[in-house]
Amino acid sequence: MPVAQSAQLFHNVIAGKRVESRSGNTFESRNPAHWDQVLGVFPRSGKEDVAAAVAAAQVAFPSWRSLPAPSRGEILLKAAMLLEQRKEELARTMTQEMGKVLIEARGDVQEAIDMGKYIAGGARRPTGETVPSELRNKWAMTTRVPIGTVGIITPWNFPMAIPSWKIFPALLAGNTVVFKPAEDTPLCALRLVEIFEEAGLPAGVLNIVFGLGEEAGEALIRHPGVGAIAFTGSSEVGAHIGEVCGASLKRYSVELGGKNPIIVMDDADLSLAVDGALWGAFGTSGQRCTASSRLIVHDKVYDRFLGELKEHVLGLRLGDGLDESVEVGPVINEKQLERIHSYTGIGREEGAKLVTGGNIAKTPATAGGFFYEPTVFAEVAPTMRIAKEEIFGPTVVVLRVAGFEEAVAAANESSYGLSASIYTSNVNYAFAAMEALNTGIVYVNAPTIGAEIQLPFGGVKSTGNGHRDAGTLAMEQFTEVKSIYVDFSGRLQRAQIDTDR
Ligand code: UN1
Repeated sequence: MPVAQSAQLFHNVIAGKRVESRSGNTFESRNPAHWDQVLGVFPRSGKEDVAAAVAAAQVAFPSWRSLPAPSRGEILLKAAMLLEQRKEELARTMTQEMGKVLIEARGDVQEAIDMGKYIAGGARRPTGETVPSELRNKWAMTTRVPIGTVGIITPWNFPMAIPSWKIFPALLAGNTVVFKPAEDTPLCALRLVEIFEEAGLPAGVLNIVFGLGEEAGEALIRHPGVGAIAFTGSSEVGAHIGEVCGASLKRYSVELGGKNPIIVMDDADLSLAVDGALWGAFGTSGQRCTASSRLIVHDKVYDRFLGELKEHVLGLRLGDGLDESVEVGPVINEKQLERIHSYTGIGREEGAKLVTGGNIAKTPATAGGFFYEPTVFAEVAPTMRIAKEEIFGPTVVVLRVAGFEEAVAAANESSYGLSASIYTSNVNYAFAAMEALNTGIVYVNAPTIGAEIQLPFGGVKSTGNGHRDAGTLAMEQFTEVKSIYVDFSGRLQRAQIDTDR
């Protein structure tokens, strides 16, 4: 597509300077609700640009790490406060660039604010433990040290929250960062970086390179000067990152897909469960790794639940998320729209019953954008592809089960393990589910989305590699533990050997 005349040209930020890509190549950011609207033109960076950013980050590292953590925290707190001041403006940019409806965009910025304050507030918290030594006149303790330069690669679906989960703790720990945001949401990422600059972050501590995953992202994960990679995105890319980092023994943390179930028991508050399913499945047009994409419903309430769900889905308003009466915005781009639609074909072929939706939306409110009708498949078997594969769009599948055991078994029958939920009024079922659901996050009487930053976020099985973002574990992926022994006895003391204590 031709570049619109008015589109602003943006740059990478390397060592505090605005720089073009070495190749001079660019790409555009467009509004998924109005594809003819170009939000900006960004450098399409390659290996050399990434190398320049890593070099800048390495130069900035010694003085940043030697700054006391409380001083680093002051800058991060200022960044959080600036995010708070600009919340509305940032949310509007996000809705235009990513498509999520305004209340959700505000929530995304709020999550970044929360994370910033939480991490900044931790600047004076313990970084280790002191334990007894087995010998006299000897201390044993740990501290956490930064890794060095870390590469942060983030998705488009939470353009400010997810980068914040990673950037704030990486910086508090004393690391310097090369940030490669998703190619669909570069403007939101740049706005975030500008806020850190304004908050007083020294040049080179946070560098941003725009570009495609297979070019800039690939160069970043392969760069020997990068000590760790933190990534959120697809399982396919996560596995690739694991292979590349594994081969060079680089640390990496990956937060990947989900196929998150809501179990609806026969004793559930049904309208609460329907509300939860609607919000969990169609919020952010289903484009959350936490989206409630499987509804596992007890046979006794199945028909009533499905009837109520369908009625509500038909009432959902699609359109531009800047219109505050709109409930479901566009999906991110044409490729995703086609992928989502292809799953409707797969579901039909597999013999699932299409209850509602199943089409690319074609109304005046959706013209010129990438909108998909909220789609419900019923009578879905756990073995079907639509029950197993992450669609990442407004498509939900409904499974019928005979009781609690079968529901939990169906819920756990997934290669993913991010988030799961149960709606029930029976405390025994609630606690049994909390124990039995094999996911990193469990909800009771709430949908599978909506994690708060003060608890760790992440999943089991192919959702990740055991790391967690946020919460009390936020610093772990960005630090190394150092164990320190101090012997002030003035003589040789031999651990495990000198027993004359
Ligand atoms: C994601 O979809 O990748 O729990 C993150 C939630 C949000 C974060 C989602 N707080 O739904």
